[in-house]
Amino acid sequence: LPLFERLERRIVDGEKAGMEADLDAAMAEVPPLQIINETLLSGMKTVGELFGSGQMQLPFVLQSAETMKTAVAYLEPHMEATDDSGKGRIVLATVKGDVHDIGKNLVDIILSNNGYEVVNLGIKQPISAILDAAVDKKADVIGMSGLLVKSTVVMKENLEELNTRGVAEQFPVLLGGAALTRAYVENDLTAVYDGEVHYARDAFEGLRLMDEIMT
Ligand code: B1M
Repeated sequence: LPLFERLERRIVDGEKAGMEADLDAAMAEVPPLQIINETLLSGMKTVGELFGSGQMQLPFVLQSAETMKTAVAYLEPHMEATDDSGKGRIVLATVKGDVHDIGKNLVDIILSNNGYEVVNLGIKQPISAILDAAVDKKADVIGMSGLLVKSTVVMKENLEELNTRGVAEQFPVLLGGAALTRAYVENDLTAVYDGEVHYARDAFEGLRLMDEIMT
């Protein structure tokens, strides 16, 4: 297979052996972010489709996810980054009950490389932990990620909890993850939350929205 198709195939097959050489060769042609966006994510999309249609079993999805993570970790040091981290601070977490973190960690990378300080709490985070960290670290924004349909409900409950705790006006919220839709966030969730709530389709929209929130 040609280089970029081979790389994409590696994600689908969960085939790490020899991947670094392919990533080096790819970086000689295009920037690392483009490799992630156009090649690796396309492989993850296929994985999702195969799993969703019952053609791929969970342990193989996990292998693909690990291959994706290894590839992103290998590319990250080669990405362009600004020096300062003074544009603002975001607490970022995958919500309670949800283990998906590849997208959240991409958001972390993109924001960290573009002047934001990211406090990444990891996966399965209850709102109490997210809020404690946001207060403790004096965050400007709370970011929540979730890929399961049930996570969209958890996010709604989380916003209600922030209202109850009286911190909605203090914390604009940025939401993302494959199960969310713009309509759900901008209609349903905006109606629920007493503060600002924003939907990011991908990590780059997340960055744009952070820039908007912080100005
Ligand atoms: Co899971 N899984 N999974 N899974 N998995 C999905 C989400 C699913 C859609 C697959 C499918 O059925 N087609 C499905 C959910 C269905 C539903 O809810 N209706 C599903 C399921 C069912 C499950 C389990 C329940 C399976 C089981 O156990 N029977 C289980 C759930 C466990 C749990 O969470 N409690 C499970 C487990 C797993 C693995 C552990 C094997 C693995 C995750 C490994 C990991 O993350 N460390 C996994 C994977 C890899 C997937 C798919 C195939 C790929 C997800 C991914 O990494 N995509 C996924 C299929 C899919 O998404 N279509 C699937 C790439 C990633 C970059 O995209 O995270 O969407 P994404 O991030 C994007 C944007 O959404 C956005 O930016 C990123 C791109 O720039 N974004 C943000 C994300 N967060 C953001 C936050 C922001 C801003 C933007 O601001 C705060």
